[in-house]
Amino acid sequence: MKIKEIELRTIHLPLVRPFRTSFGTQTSREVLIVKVTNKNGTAGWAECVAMSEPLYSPEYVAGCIDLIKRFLLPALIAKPEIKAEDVATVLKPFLAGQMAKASLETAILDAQLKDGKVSLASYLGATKSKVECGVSVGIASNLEALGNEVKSYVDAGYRRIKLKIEPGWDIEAVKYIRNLYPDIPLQVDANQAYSRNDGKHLARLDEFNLLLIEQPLDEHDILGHALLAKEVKTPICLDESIVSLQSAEDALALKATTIINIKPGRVGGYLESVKIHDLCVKSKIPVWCGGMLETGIGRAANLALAALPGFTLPGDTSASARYFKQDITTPFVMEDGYLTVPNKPGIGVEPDMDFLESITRSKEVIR
Ligand code: OSB
Ligand code: MG
Repeated sequence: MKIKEIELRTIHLPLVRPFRTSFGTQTSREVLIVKVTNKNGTAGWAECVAMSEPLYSPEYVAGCIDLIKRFLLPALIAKPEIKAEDVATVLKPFLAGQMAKASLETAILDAQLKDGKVSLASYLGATKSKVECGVSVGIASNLEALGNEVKSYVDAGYRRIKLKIEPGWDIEAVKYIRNLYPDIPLQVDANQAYSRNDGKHLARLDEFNLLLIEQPLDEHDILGHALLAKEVKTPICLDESIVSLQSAEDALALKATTIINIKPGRVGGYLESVKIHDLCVKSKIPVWCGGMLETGIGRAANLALAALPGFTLPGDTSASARYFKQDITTPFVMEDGYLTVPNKPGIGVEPDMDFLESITRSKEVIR
């Protein structure tokens, strides 16, 4: 297709409750929304999952906007025609910006699939029409508050609970929830908060029958995760460390991870995500779809991915109401612990333009 114009818009959405992780507390979500219009007049939408600050990953919203305007967009526009399948190759010379790149590829893919009348789910190879939902639960101020929050999610039907942990909020929190819910699928996410010396401590989690420990160590410490995997019985699952197919291959070969969290933004897009999925299926490694507090735009596309057959564990694909009072699309509502995979052409959802305008903080159109 030929690109006619690109709109870069930042929006600001309050969260229904603060979300605390080992890297900080968020009370709202600033999101970069990308709209690509092609010469047919078809609009493709995507959300860039970078956060306001570079605390989870090196990317951040203002940096992504600069990268897109300064380097990524000029490289794409220099091509007389562009297919979504070629975006990653065209952008490969630029060494920064998996999340920024993913947002451009996805918006272009949305427009391309709409023109071809194909849903993202069927394009990616989805085999399910609904996906099981898990929920990520932030660090709470005390155990009782944690228990109340978890109860609200269990009562709502969530099929897997993930507790955020950090030194000082780990064994006791897990023990407390495991006592309340002896059988619920439970896992933890440390967001890199531990060090190589913490093996013995983390092994104390083994008695609680957790599905996995997500990203205990620094994102660059692949060897550390491999060493840790020998000290703890609970499976290690990498999140931040997996930034491409290559890094997934390496981490698996080094036995640093036995389960993988795939986040399309973190690995450069949905096409790279499918390659990682295929590798994991071939290697008999379970995968699940992570989340980045997405609005309905990003959530729709994540559901398409999570509908692939290798996604055998519930992901952080929660309902819109988990994070937002009002979503920018028709809300994703959970039924019996499942969300329905969109099946309209492209990502299958459109933003509510009035609401989108009302929460817009900046907007630039590049022709
Ligand atoms: O590590 O998975 C993570 C949110 C923001 C950044 C990183 C992470 C998370 C979550 C929540 O755990 C995922 C979600 O519910 O969207
Ligand atoms: Mg994580």
